[in-house]
Amino acid sequence: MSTTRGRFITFEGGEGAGKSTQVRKLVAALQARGIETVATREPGGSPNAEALREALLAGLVAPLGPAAEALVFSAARIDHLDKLIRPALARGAFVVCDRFADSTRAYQGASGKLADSFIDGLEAITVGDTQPDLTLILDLPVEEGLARASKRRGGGEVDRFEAEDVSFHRALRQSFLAIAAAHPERCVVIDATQPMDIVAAGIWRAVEQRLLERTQA
Ligand code: T5A
Repeated sequence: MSTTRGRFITFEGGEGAGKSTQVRKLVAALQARGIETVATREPGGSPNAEALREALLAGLVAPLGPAAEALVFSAARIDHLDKLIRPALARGAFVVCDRFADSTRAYQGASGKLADSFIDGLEAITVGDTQPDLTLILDLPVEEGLARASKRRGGGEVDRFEAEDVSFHRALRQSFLAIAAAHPERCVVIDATQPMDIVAAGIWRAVEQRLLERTQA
């Protein structure tokens, strides 16, 4: 067992921003450097949390309102943290997670109009001190993200959140940018309109500067 805690990296942003694509690229780049790296996602990442993901994305919790949705996302997060994230960090691995607690703050908090105090309390209970070391916020205009998500989906049905109207997604984008402005020590905003490899290069620069160089120092 390593005595050094690993590093926790999260990706955030609106629909179709390219998070899953960039998680794969970053994990490959870290592994190529010989760093044990675990790729995961939210909602999900552990068997119990994946079961809750199905219910959430099918819209089964939506009729109960944003507060109940935030609680179910948090329940999934508790299991994910306990079963996968904390054990991986404890053995010194890097964890790269596609969405985390900032998504609850943006989707249920800001867009769902929940009070900051509610989200703060929930985050304190669920996340505690397992805060990300680095959060990469992929930013792009709402219309472009929704078009990408729709193209990737092919003819498939929209999920619970993709189905929300454009004003919801605009509020979401502003909320992620506000999170980045409030936490510059942890967050880096990446222009996600650029070609995939340019986006990946910007992400790698942030990881090198903020995590690898400091880890080696
Ligand atoms: N949610 C989640 C909450 O409401 N509260 C919470 O607390 C949490 C954790 C999860 C949903 O749950 C909500 C948010 C979400 O609505 P999901 O299926 O995981 O659902 O949805 P997303 O995370 O939004 O994932 P998407 O798959 O929609 O988007 P990604 O992962 O950002 O994008 P990606 O990589 O799949 O790319 C989309 C398409 O664009 C292309 C890709 O090839 C792909 O076809 N692409 C690019 N095209 C051009 N240029 C680039 N730079 C590109 N990068 C990718």
